Amino acid sequence: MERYLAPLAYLPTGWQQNVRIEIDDNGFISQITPNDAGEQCQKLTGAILPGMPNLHSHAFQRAMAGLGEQRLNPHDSFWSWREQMYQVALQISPQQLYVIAKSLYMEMLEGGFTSVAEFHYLHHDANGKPYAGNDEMADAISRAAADAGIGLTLLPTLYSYSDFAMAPASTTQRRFIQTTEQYLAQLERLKKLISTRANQRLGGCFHSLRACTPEQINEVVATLPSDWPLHLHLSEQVKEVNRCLEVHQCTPLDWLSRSVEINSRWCMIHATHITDSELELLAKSKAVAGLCPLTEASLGDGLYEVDSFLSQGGRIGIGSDSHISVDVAEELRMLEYGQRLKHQQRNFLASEQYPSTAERLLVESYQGGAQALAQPIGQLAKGQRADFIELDMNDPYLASVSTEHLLDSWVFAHYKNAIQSVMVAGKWQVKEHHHQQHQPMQAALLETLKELRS
Ligand code: NGQ
Ligand code: ZN
Repeated sequence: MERYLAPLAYLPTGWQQNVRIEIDDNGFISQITPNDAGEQCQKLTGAILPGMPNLHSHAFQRAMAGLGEQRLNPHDSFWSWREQMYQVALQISPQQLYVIAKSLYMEMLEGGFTSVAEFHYLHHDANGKPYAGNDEMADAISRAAADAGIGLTLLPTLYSYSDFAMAPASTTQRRFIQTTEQYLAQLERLKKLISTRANQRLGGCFHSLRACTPEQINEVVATLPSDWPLHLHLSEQVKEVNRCLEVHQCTPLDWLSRSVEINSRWCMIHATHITDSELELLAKSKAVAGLCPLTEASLGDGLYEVDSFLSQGGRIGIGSDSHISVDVAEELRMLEYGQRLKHQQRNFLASEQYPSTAERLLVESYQGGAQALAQPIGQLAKGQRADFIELDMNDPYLASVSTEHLLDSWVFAHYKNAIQSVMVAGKWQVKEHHHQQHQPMQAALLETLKELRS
């Protein structure tokens, strides 16, 4: 058992002083007590808050960050970016994926994310042939998360078609493609693998309504345990919504909800272009809307009606998706700034309960993220996994403000080095702003990036 005393900690009741945190041998919080004298405790120096769940990741895309920013034609779009992304997807080996994912997950920890939902559809080898029964790519992801020390909800993803109306997959999609039966068999194999890894679990996942039908989704959901989360890319691009309207005479969520129950197990990624009635349905269902503010900005997706969604009781969380950048504060800042630019207002997503914009966004994304990952995370409370970040209170910008401005100062004003250390399941992974393996990992990362970029 480990005991710590934090001068300041953000609990479900808000900031508290002199908080004693007791952590059991499994890495869970067994006791948490404010205003404690701290006897027999290791003394922390910073302000402690929960680590953020990252609800949407395609780890391999980190390898192309910064390389999709040159104009290829006057109409560069999500779809032309996707062609570039497919080239990386076609090339990357299990060993390269391990290195890219491990160093990405280390960056996530440094940026304040302590667990990640990996939306994984890169199943087969470069020729589109399954790895002889042993899921080398999924195994690379799982090992990368274990070795980086981040919590993982692995989401093996069903991908069967290239578009609505069961359009056949293109050859550039050959590493993704499975039938429902192949997918279910893969889940069975992965259950064995993941059960051996601490702080990891599985969820069900469907790439999009372009890539699988509601009938397939129904069949899979019927066979999964009822506590598994379910993820799907919903309505990211106007073009896909229009195609759905053309083929099915209704919008994606309407189409899905005719045959599948939408409930709190669901996390709808990029619900960007849903209608008002779909938004109402989603809010009522208690599903999470998975927002990826920096990627959605980077890809030119559009802005979600997040204020109206929240005011109807909707749940949100954040993901770094394509990993154009890997930082909790940057994601939340982008989320708020998108709304400010759109509505020409300030502190747009703050609320009566939370006048601090950063606090509102953090609290919502902790809750939604924990729900979407289906893990005991997102709060500093008894029974939760001991996943937390420590803000550097030696930093003048943080040390000089009262606690009511602390979260806003981190998220909006302080860009570098605010996070001093990070713990996952009771183990320190980041100290003095860097992951413990930062140095030794740099050489492997450089070599892998050179291979992939040559
Ligand atoms: C993906 N990424 O699967 O990686 C997608 C792009 C698609 C984002 N949606 C591909 N950001 O949706 O077909
Ligand atoms: Zn995605």
